[in-house]
Formats: sequence, structure tokens, C-alpha cells
Amino acid sequence: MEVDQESKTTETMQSDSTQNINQTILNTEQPICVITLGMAGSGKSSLISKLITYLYGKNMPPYVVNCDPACLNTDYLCNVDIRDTIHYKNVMQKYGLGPNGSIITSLNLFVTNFDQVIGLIDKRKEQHKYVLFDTPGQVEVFTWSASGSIITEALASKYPTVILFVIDTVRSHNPTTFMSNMLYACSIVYKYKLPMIVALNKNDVIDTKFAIEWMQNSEIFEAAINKDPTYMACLNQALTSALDIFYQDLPVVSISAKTGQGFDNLIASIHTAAKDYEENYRPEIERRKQEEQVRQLNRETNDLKLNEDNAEDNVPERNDSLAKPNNDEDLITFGPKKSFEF
Ligand SMILES: Nc1nc2c(ncn2[C@@H]2O[C@H](COP(=O)(O)OP(=O)(O)O)[C@@H](O)[C@H]2O)c(=O)[nH]1
Ligand SMILES: [Mg+2]
Repeated sequence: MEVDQESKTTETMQSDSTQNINQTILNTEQPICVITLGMAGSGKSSLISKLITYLYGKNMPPYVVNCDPACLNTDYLCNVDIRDTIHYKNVMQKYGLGPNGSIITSLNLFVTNFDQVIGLIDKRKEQHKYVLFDTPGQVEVFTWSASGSIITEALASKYPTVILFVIDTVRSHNPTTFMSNMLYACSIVYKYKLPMIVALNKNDVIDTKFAIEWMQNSEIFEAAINKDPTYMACLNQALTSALDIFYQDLPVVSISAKTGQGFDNLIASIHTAAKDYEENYRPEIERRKQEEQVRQLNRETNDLKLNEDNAEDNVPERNDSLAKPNNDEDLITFGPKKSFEF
């Protein structure tokens, strides 16, 4: 696990990260896409808002895409806002949906035009080093919907893409809640196969040391979780061991979306993750893309063969007979029964 070096002074950390940022910027031509994910209220939108101000301060204005159709107001300006084209309350009325169903449907509708969003990013990529994505409050709306996969895949096949998993550290003080949160983060990494950074947010309210300690030392975490001696003890132990492996290369930063504390380290981590994407994830994505292309080619070749075979078999006659419903009023079987001998 990579954590902020506690021993370093803030000044050294800042100059280190600025150096890292500059170095990587020289090496990257593509903008880095940052998708913020996290439980409702973890601070995703607040983080985007503060990050925009921070990046403007560094003369690196980001391109911002809001994918949350239900947020009432964002206190930041977006380049692309789902709410400009889709009104989630109208979707609710039109399709008779509840709030969550409507958010999912709105995101699905948005995704049908996502190639246009990619086109817009493409046009502006010279001016922006970062493309920030805000996502719906409830994390599962994005992570367990087809649209979430389509968005991440579309971005990851073109640009270095990283997931920023935001944790409400105040609400994760309970070891069980912390573990559920981290298990969710783990499931996202498995699903999307993209580099992830964990941002322990709200460090202006709570010292995030306890969480870092839990991630660095599984014995300390086990001791904390076993304070509650229930039948879960055995499961806790198994999950703790699994998470221990997950934490090994997981970058973690302690931040505050309210004060902007820890943002230098956050940006440095984003760049490290983008480098990780280029070196380790992109080759795998390219391989999957090629496999898909081969599958598609095979499908097309098979379709072509099938069409040729059908043409040879004098298909029109057979189709005529199949189109007639049979006289036994058998609604499933069409045409003469003899032709369905099974
Ligand atoms: N004190 C403090 N409050 C925060 C921080 N980040 C977010 N919040 C508050 O947490 C609440 C939820 O934040 P929001 O950005 O809407 O969460 P989202 O649902 O993940 O987008 C809001 O009341 C924010 O003001 C932080 O770093 N420190
Ligand atoms: Mg939000």
C-alpha cells in the first residue's frame, strides 16, 4: 500500500509531488480521466468542486463531466452535464419509476450518446490535462449498471483512466463499516480492472491515521474488528486476509474536500495511477479489444456463411410454409408439424 509519507514535511511532499506532476505531464499527451466513485455522502461532488478550484490555481483547468442526474445543484461549472439533456423527474413520470430506477434509466439514456461526450473530450484534449467525472450519489447506480460499464470501457479504451474511490472516513470509524467499504472498493477493481486510488476524505473532521494503520497492519484491524465477538469472527478473519492482499499495491491518500488538504498528494497519486494504466492496464485492454474484434469478425463470417447456405437451400419456399400458422391452432408451432420432429 502506498500512503503519504508521514515523516516528510508538508513542504518536501509538495515539492516532490509538483515535480512528479510536471514529469508525468511531459510524458502524457492524453488527458487523464478520473472517475469518482463512493458511497452516498462520501464527498464526491465536494471533491470535484474543490479539485477544480485547486487545478485552476495551478493553471491546469480540468474538463468536467457530471453524470449525476439527480443532484440538485453542483457548486461547480461542468463542461458536460447530464441534467442539460435528461430530466430525471420527467423520466420518473414518463416510465412510472421510483427515484433510483429513474437515475439508472437517465444514466442509460445519457450513455446512448456517450460517443458525443468522447468526441467533445477529444476536441478539447489539448487544453485539459484532466477530465473529472462526478457520478450519482448511490455508488451501485454506476457500478452495477450497464451504463457504468459502458462509460468506463469507452473511456479506458481511449484515455488513461483511473478510479478515485472516495471514503467518508468519519462514517468508517467502525471497523465493520470500514471493511464493507473496502470490500466494495475491491469489487469495483475486480469489475472494472482499472487502477484505483482510495481517498480517505474529511480529514478536517477526523484524523485518518486509524484507517491507514488498519490497512498497513492487518493484526491491528483484526483486533479492532474482533472486539465485537459474534459468530462473524471467522468470516472477519477470512475477509481481513483477502483485503490484506488487496491493500498491497493500493494507493491511499488522506484528503479533505472541504479544505483541499492532501490535494498535492492526490494529484501525484493520479499521475502514478495513470502511469500504471499505461504500463500494466492498457496492454490488457488492447488485448481484450483485439479478442473482441476477432470474435466480431468470426460472427460476421459465420453470418455470411449462413446466408450463403440459406440461399442454396432455396429458403423462400421454406419461409412461406413457416409463415402459415398450422391448423391445430398450436400457437408455438408454425407450419406443417412434420417439419418439427423433436
Ligand atoms: N467537513 C467535511 N465535510 C465534507 C467533506 N466532503 C464532503 N463533505 C460534506 O459531506 C456531505 C456530502 O458531500 P457530497 O459531496 O454531496 O457527497 P456525494 O454524495 O459523494 O457527492 C456534504 O454536506 C458536504 O459538505 C470534507 O472533506 N469535510
Ligand atoms: Mg454528489
